[in-house]
Amino acid sequence: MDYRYLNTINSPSDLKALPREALPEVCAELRDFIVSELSHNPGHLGSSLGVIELTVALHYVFDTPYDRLVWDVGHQAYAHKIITGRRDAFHTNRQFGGLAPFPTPAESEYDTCVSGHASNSISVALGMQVADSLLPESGAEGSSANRRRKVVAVIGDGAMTGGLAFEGLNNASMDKNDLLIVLNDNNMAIDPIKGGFTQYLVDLTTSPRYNKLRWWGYQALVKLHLMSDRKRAKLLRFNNNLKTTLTKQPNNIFQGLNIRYFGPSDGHDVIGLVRILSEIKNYKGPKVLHIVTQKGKGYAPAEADQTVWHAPGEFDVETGERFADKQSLNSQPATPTSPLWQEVFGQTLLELAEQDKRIMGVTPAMPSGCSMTIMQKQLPERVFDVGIAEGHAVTFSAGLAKEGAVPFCNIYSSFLQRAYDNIIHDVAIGKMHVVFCIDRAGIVGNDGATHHGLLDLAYLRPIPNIRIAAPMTATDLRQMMAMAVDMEGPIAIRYPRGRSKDRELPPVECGKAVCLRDRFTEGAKTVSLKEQRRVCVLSIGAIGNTVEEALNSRNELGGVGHYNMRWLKPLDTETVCTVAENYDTIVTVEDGMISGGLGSAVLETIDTRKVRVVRLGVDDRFVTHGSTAELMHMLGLDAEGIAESLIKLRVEC
Ligand SMILES: Cc1ncc(C[n+]2csc(CCOP(=O)(O)OP(=O)(O)O)c2C)c(N)n1
Repeated sequence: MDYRYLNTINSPSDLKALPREALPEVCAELRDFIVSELSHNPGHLGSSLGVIELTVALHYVFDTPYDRLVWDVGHQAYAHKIITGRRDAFHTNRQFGGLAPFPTPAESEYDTCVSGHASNSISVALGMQVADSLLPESGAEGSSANRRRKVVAVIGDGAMTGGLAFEGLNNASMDKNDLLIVLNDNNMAIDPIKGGFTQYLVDLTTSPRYNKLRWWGYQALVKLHLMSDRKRAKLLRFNNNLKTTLTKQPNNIFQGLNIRYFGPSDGHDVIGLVRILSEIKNYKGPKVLHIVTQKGKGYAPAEADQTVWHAPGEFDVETGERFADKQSLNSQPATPTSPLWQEVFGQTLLELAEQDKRIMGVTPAMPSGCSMTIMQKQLPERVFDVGIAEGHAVTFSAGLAKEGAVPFCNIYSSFLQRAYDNIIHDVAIGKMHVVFCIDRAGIVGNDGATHHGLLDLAYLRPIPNIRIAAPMTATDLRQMMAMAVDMEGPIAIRYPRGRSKDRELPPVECGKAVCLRDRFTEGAKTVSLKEQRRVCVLSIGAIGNTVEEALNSRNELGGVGHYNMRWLKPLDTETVCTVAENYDTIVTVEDGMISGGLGSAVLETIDTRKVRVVRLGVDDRFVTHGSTAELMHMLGLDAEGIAESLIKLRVEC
């Protein structure tokens, strides 16, 4: 594209060389570039459009990368990537081998930390600020004026609902530091935000008396030529006091914590932002700049439906038509009618809840992502979107369970990592009857290392009292959810992103595996596999479908056995031992870390002197981003890879 300014910006210093008056056009060009790139290479659109002016202003005012910018969550950092030398590579964003989906220091010196999970920015940024102030050398290296670094945390009002953000704020108020926190308030997470803190921000921003007075006062001073840069700083301070009085909020939460508060300011006025940031950047002590923005700003369809356009998939820029169905959601070829796992969960939850008043839905800010919206629409009083607060979601569920409710607490696998001790301390020790529905288990695709759900089997298995199940089919999931209602203690059911598969299987029984093949039919003659073949696969979860595909794809694999374990805990040890007696080699297959998962459980169960165990899964590494199909291929966990491994093993037998 022929952009007047954007094509000349290869680093923030190119941006800084432009006159302030050029900045609105830079923003317009960035907006156009992001919309057109994302229309054919999907990503997080709405959040990035909302912070374009802020991004330009920050890089214009601060001396990055010497000064530190911490993005929270990093899905809003597309303009940042483009300004910091990644414009030409931006067409590879989120693709296999291409730019990372979220900021990562491995990719650029402008990315100060990994930021795929919400609410960490204040803590990380504060750590950087404090280290810089205590380590004498750090001020010298790379500094243009031998000065201390400035550190800025940019946090959304959604991310601000996370407990970690408040822990950071509390610490920022105690330790000596000059941290700047920019609170990007768009009144949205992925879904609309509810809760007291959001209402608090709304009150801060919408006091009509205050806003009117502020506007009149400012205009009058400008007209009388009484407004200079120096006076503006004083006015900012006066504003705070005026606001405190007029909004009847004597305890502005930030000021109450000894953190200076500025705003609310228009987050789409780039020149205004440059002015304010220039003024406050040298102020001593921790400070918050509260800006108000609109998610999806500047692209009408994204402004109109902010949830859908958070990550819309491919779309037609002119018409705003989305082509969501074109996306490859799963490595497994799906029949056109097969529902998403999320839809199966959402629909089943509603059906169960309609029959049983004890059932409640709990989600930490992902109601549409996990499809709890299906129940939310029908039974809103029994669905709780608790904010980006996974730990709280778990402990809150424990409280619900204590009083006789049956909470279905749905959390994405990688985000549940945030709540590990809550699971152990608040749920498992007391045997609370919480049903964890763990979404996005396994490889999730383009969101990459921060979002793959590869650790859950390994991190849940050592926890006493918990049951862990993984459905291979949509029917399995429905049955597991239904039986979980009347079980005791915690139950975790994990399933992947994308389209489900279905086939007829025997009903689910707790702790029982199901045999998918251990006899081999050749023409009319049925031969016992145990006599002929010596390799048997034990799989858990939806990857069992890929194993079936692998076994069906090659004649050489006609005699391999396959059991769908269904439960990691309690493990069907009887089946495992029987298989161990009847085969030479057991191959475990799981879409999770090899260490600690199904393979490890099997190894702990059998005598490895008698049978060989080969574990297929993810070895000791973080997995990069790319389509699910590409990543599963890379890991040798697609049908082709599994088939190859099995063929090799059979030859070796
Ligand atoms: C710990 C964690 N939980 C959930 C998510 C999923 N998530 C990604 S963005 C987002 C909403 C963030 O809202 P906000 O901070 O207001 O930023 P906005 O997208 O509105 O700009 C959520 C819930 C996450 N990234 N990390």
